[in-house]
Amino acid sequence: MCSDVANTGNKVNKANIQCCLMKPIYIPISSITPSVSLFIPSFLAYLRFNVLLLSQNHSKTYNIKFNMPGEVITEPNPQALPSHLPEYLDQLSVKLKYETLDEKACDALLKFRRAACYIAAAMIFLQENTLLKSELTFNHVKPRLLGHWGTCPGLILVYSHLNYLIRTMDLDMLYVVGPGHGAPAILAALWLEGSLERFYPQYSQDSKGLHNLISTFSTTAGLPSHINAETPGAIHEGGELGYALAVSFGAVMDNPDLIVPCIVGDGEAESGPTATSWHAIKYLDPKESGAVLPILHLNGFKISERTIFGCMDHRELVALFSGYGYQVRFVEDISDIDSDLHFSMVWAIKEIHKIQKAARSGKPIMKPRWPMLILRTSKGWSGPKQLHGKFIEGSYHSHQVPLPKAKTDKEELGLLQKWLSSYKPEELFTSDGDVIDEIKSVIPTEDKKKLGQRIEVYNSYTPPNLPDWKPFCAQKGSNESSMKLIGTFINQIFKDNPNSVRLFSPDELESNKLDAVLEGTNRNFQWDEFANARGGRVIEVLSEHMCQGFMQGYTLTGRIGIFPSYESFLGIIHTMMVQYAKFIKMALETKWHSGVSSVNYIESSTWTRQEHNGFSHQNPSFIGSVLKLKPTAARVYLPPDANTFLTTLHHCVKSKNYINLMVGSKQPTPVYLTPKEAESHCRAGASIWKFCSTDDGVNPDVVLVGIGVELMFEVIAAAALLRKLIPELRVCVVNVTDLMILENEGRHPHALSTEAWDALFTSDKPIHFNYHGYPTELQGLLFGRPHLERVSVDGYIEEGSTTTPFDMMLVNRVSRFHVAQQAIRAAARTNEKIRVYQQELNAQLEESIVNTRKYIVENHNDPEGIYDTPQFHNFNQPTESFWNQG
Ligand SMILES: Cc1ncc(C[n+]2csc(CCOP(=O)(O)OP(=O)(O)O)c2C)c(N)n1
Repeated sequence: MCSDVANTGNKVNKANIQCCLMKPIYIPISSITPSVSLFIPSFLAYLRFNVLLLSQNHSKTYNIKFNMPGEVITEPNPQALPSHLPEYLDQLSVKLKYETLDEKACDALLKFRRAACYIAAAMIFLQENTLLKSELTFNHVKPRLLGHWGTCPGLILVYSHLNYLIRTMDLDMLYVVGPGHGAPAILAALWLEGSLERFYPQYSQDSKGLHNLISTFSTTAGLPSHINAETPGAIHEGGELGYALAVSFGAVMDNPDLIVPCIVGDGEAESGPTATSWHAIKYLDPKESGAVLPILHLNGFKISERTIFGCMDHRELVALFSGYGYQVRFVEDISDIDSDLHFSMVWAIKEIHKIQKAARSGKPIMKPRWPMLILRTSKGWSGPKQLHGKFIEGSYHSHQVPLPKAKTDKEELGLLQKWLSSYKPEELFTSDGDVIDEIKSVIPTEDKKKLGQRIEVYNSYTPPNLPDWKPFCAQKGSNESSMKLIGTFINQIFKDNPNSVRLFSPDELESNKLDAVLEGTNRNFQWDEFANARGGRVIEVLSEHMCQGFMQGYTLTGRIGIFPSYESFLGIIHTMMVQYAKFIKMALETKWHSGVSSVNYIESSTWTRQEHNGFSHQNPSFIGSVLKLKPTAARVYLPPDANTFLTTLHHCVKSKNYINLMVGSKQPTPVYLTPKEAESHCRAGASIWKFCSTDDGVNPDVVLVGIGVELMFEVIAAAALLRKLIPELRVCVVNVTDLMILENEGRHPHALSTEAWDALFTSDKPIHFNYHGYPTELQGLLFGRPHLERVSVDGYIEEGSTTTPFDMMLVNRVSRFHVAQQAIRAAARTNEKIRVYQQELNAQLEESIVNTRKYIVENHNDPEGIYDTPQFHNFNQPTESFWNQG
């Protein structure tokens, strides 16, 4: 039976797997002639196809009710039906000469797996009798059975072999696990190698530590059900599937000696982020960076259905991944999986070294074919085979808890007893609960080489060498694009940090006017002959998911990433960003993670300035996504001009552990502040802009607040307009550059105290906010501040099209005319003189709105001069004299 499996390379069945987990049987592949071995898979597939048809024709036999469609599993590990692809595609998959791994190593690896599988399964079920010293009773079983078994045996198989490989080949590796729900597998392996004990003394390598691990897993007192930042060696929040591959590539960038084997679930592989990430090899220069070894874990099932990849035959798989640029090696000889996996991994490492050697000796290979493995295992391998007439192993029924009623059902408890004792734990642990030496013989000897103790993961942050930003500033009074200015600054950052800062952009660098970043570096696109083998700090790939994944992997291994994007499309990676923020939160709650650089988003091409684009490109919602994060992480800045943007970027790039979002303009806009003023303004987060306020902002009728470049411009323009229309109206103009200062006192580290709030906004005067984002978002921030009845908020209200910049202000009711109307309405409540003129002025402003709109519609352009900087006699003087003090 095993020989069929070994030689068809096409079939895994439960009987084989059971016999192989306990005792490997070696069948030399050379004993089968090539023509026979080619014939067998197609014959088997043909047979299977007919069996399936048969089963459908005789649905009663299998108790299948076709009026209620569901997933039909008539046998464990159902095979993919044969495709119509030509036979010659078989030649694309990598064939290796059959070699057998020495028996001693096989035995040790097998024992590692038995121990890890035992611990993983016990973690899901047991609260007492964790080493199975006596017959199980209901009392030994946890009250809430939480965890995922199905993926664990495959993850453990790979873990055991990576250990062995690191030990025998002296490699530097990180193991990134896509199916993060397989935490029991990884935690079990980490306990076996002593890495858990290193970071958590309560999980010591003895009976007590093991009992603690098993009994508290997936409870409030223990480690959680998914891989996260509390898992030593993890750089990937594994709960939300899809990101592992891109994160792995980010981790190896500028880490030339690092190899990251990344296991991707075949369900996970259906996700958009994974689908795009196979291309990541095209952004990896093997001279400056390490390598990722993707391992597609083909167990055929996701939660409750077969996977797409599980239904693709070898030819479909090999054609797909060869097209991506990989050399594909199937690992599926379940009768001798240790030899198959080991020698396949050795082959992959050699291929990686070949590619790297060529690049590093000045003879880079154009379009190198990086290796990848497709590993076929049985989902829930070595667990219960059947329950209540349903297949468990080799089907989706093993995905979570294979025996869900083990606490109350005698049959299930009996099966649990049988399952756990099948690993023979008494042979695997010493009398004091440590693991036997044979298992230790396949674990790396040096702690720093162990997968759970890699320094990159928990203590590798090096602060950047940042240039002074002030020399890059623009002249106060000039017009300058924030993006152009910071482009030159980032270019200098690259020069000063040649191996530790990268920029990831979804094909918008030029469009966002950040092209100055390319003055001293390249786009790192290896498939383009004019970019190949030149390294480069910039990755431009039209996949926000890849950009985000790269940035995460790069940042979590100690380096610094910058991610500029169109404002409207950052929402694509909203949940990735949230998962990342969760990861950072948990990392900082451990005692051993020393923190990492912040991730830095720059939004430009905002809704206020859509020159070529229209309604689809008008979406400031990512601001709200960041605002909702834990205050410890959330930082949102809307610098009002180029100089303030520069100092903000400088601040963000050197900060740690935040999600920084900076929103700014790519178009030239007025520079209001000198470098010194900009620094002071940004340090405060908000300030009164005296040059456009009445009497420097003293004793106002109304406080007008601008947040965002164009929205602030309209506030300043409104102040100028009001000064002409009705000089009696006393205006105090405030700019907020740090959105978090508005949060209620005590809710955010940047939140203003009530005293500071009153000093800025007064304690009783009306306040009108002209805000770049959605008004409700700002209202949410303000909620709880005293006397909100005096506050009004305008912002983006989902109005727009392909139209002029000023029309965008008009249709969203945030133009200078609208601001002036709000100011008059508010001031009229307390200032009698204003009340007297209110109706007249309001009508006049309304007319301006109508006439301007009419002009725009008729002329297809904004009125001449509408973006001229409003002139105030004290534009320079008063602010300078204050800021220059001290
Ligand atoms: C983005 C995302 N969508 C859905 C889920 C819910 N989910 C958890 S596990 C799982 C199936 C995963 O299947 P696969 O990747 O093949 O892993 P394995 O079979 O090895 O458990 C799904 C859909 C998720 N965690 N993340």
